[in-house]
Amino acid sequence: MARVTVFGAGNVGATCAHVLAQRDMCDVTMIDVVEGMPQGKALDMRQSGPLQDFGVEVAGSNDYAACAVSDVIVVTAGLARKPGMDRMELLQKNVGIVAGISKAIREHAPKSVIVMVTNPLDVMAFVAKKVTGFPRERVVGMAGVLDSARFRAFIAMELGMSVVDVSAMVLGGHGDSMVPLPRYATVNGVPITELMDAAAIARLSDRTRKGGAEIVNLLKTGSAYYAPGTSAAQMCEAILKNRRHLLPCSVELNGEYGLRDVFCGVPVVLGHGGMQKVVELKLSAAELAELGKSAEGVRKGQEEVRPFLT
Ligand code: NAI
Ligand code: 2OP
Repeated sequence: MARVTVFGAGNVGATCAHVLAQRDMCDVTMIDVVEGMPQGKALDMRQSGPLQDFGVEVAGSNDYAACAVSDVIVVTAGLARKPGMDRMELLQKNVGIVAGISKAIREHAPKSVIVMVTNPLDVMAFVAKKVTGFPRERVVGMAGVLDSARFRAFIAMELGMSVVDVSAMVLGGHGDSMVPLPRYATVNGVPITELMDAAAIARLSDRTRKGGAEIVNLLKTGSAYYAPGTSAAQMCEAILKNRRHLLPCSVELNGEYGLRDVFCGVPVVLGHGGMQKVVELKLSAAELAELGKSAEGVRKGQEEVRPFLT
């Protein structure tokens, strides 16, 4: 049985672990610094197995070494956004946590694929890649799957149509400069440009860019977790089952889209081994400029954390 380890058994980590368990496709280990908490949540999830028809093993630990023998490692450990707090403000706090976890992954699970979730997500993926020394294929960041799901939900809500039929893609870094691509959004193959006017599309794109903050402002004590946890689980499933889904993920670019040595959300084929291929869409000059601007924000964050990594 494959195994996924989730670092951080808080809101996002526990949701991800529970979704994975419910899909009955891998054993799951949650690791957290809070004594007893990952163990308690693991026991609770196992007790939902008889009711939800799953029998995989779910375990909790406070020992980083428990990530050994994992195929995929999801990193959600760290601080979450509070109202009025920018993702970049989390940077200083979360870099030490993610670097420590990355060292443990390098030591105990050197063949795993890392799915980075901790914010600021693109910069933390850079930290994990630098510290582990893993090839770029094995360090992928989760944000585009979530941002695209938000865009899909908003489109379905606006049109009063099934969200299952809506397909959409959001690229760029996970921040206010992310790049929704409405011309690639469809409802059962019908472009949304045929179904709503430009003003509505602009409104939904803007709501998507601010989708995380909208929930932070409502919750007041933390940030979103149902859709983020499920998005990370979706990526684990694509990797474990070699589903080769075309998904927007944050990966280190190597000249694609005219960008190099920077993590940025782009469409990739996700399957065994992690990122199998970066797919280069023919973006318009304006879309390319937006993507470049978004990536430059991430590059700035990468330069800020670089001194902490030597
Ligand atoms: P949370 O506060 O509920 O959970 C974080 C957990 O990390 C806590 O249980 C805490 O004890 C644990 N932790 C802290 N330091 C640790 C360490 N050194 N080792 C192991 N565990 C440690 O926060 P939540 O809501 O689960 O968010 C987690 C992270 O995910 C945040 O940075 C948040 O901003 C980010 N996030 C990213 C999203 C994305 O799209 N990439 C979406 C939603 C959240
Ligand atoms: C989100 O987008 C806060 O990054 C987190 O919900």
